[in-house]
Amino acid sequence: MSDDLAKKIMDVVIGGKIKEAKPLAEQALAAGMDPREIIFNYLSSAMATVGQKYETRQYFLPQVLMAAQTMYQVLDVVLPQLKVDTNAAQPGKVVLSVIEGDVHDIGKNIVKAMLTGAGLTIYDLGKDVPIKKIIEKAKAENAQIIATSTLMTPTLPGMKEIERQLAEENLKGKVKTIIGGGATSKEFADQIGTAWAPDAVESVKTISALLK
Ligand code: B12
Repeated sequence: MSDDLAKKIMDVVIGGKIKEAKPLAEQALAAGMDPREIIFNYLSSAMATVGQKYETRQYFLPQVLMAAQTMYQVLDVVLPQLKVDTNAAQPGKVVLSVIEGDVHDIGKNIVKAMLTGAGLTIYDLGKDVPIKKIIEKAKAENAQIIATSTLMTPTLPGMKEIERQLAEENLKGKVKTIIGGGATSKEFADQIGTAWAPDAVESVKTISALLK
């Protein structure tokens, strides 16, 4: 039963069957499926399949966009049910954005949901955000953390630029940084001197550690 629903959720997302998304998500929750499992197993692997189809030219941008919108419909139902360990995080302020030049914001929005659920104050600047705006917001709000996301290789240098601008303003270390998203890696993070987390669950743990 649960395997069947899992397969259905993946099929609906991969096929961009947007009208079926919400009723199916509600059915999955009613059947006792764990929201975490839906997001991190089924939605993630559905989007990975969509990515493969895009890479092999079976899909083009309209299909990818439909799949993404379908995934958002599932998230609308599932995210409010996500139970986060509120003891995990310290109180803190986080400026969260997708780097300039990149519009992929699904992952960032999942991270936002997890961090908000963990009791942190999130200033979400959205997607395609200029570096200067990110630094200015962190200064204006006295935020302890700048968290940025990118899924594209060409926009990775923006993350390095954040480190450079923080150093220039003598803020490196005072404002801590964390990066994530498909184009990032632990190696890249080490190289530019920032923290990294592979997914939204780990982002809560890593940010809590940075706040200590
Ligand atoms: C959906 C999608 C789109 C949608 C985006 C919709 C949206 N609102 O986000 C649309 C159709 C708009 C799109 C457009 C494009 N896309 Co696109 N897209 C994807 C796709 C299929 C899925 C991405 C996704 O949402 N994954 C699901 C989420 C949940 O995963 P995630 O973002 O990785 O997030 C998780 C973790 O990484 C982490 N995380 C994320 N952010 C953060 C931040 C922090 C601080 C932390 C700690 C953790 C963290 O937590 C999240 C949850 O656990 C990927 C392929 C793939 N398999 O990734 C390609 C992909 C990202 N796209 C790609 C490309 C090239 C493009 C376009 C340039 C195409 C074009 N020619 O126009 C444009 C981009 C335009 C632009 N300037 O940005 C490439 C990027 C290649 C590269 N390495 O540079 C990919 C990898 C496809 C490919 N293989 O070629 N795309």
